[in-house]
Amino acid sequence: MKIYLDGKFVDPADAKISVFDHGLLYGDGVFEGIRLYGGNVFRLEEHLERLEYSAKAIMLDLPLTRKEFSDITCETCRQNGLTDGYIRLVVTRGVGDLGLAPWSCAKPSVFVIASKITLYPKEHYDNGLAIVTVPTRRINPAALPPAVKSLNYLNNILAKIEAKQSGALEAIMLNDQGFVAECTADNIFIVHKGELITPSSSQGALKGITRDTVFAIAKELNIPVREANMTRYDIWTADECFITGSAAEVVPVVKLDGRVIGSGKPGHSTLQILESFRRRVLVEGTKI
Ligand code: PXG
Repeated sequence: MKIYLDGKFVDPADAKISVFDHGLLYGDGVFEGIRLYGGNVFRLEEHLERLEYSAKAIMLDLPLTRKEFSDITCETCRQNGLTDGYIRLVVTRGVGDLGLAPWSCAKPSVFVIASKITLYPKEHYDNGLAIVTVPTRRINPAALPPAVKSLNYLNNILAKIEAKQSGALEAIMLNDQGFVAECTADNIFIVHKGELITPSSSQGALKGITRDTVFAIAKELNIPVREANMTRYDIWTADECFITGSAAEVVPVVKLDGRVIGSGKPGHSTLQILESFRRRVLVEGTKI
């Protein structure tokens, strides 16, 4: 395995970041989780654009151009002989003094890991997932915009722990107004009376690339889509539910907080979207 780290490809044992890197000390940095399917990087430009926006929001000057990020991403996949997998592209604030001040960090560090990821066992893609709402709220946009894909995931990690303590693999996080924001690393959709509904990004959801892909698929399938405020009640009483993410892909959800959703099996529209997603990822993307 070869890791890209600041201009070089190194063995995992040599892929080291300083204990003085503010990415580690303060979670100060940004990242993307990207998928590789059949030798094509899925929606690479969209991921790199989001990385640029995340960096801009935290006033981190990216040390590479869009083209350079694209090249190192593809090259890391090639170096590892991968045609299918998961790519983690990370930019840290870099090495600095102790103390928050990011201006003490001379130069951001960039690394790329190309590997594999499995978030949920296969049976859940076939039979659906049971999830719970957790007490930890999604961070208020006035504190840290949830649209920033930063290295600080403690908010989501606490929710993940709470899900596990309730015996579930995934959690719904509400925003500070009590509306559904998203899951710990996935966006959420419901199908109700033939309409596809998802919380808007202003409700605390990341502008997911998979979410955006589902919008495109729904258009193709003539399923109307609406971004709206969503409550737990809307999910309990929905006909169908599913979650989306680069790592998770599209996962049917059949239970929330002990209430069975719809028929209790992955719904018709969900399966249509899932099938279309699986076809699309094989033909779309940037060839490595
Ligand atoms: N919300 C949050 C908070 C996320 O972190 C999504 C939604 C879905 O967005 P995308 O663009 O992926 O459709 C994410 C994405 C991991 C991992 O290592 C996490 C994500 C993506 C890839 C890998 O757990 N989160």
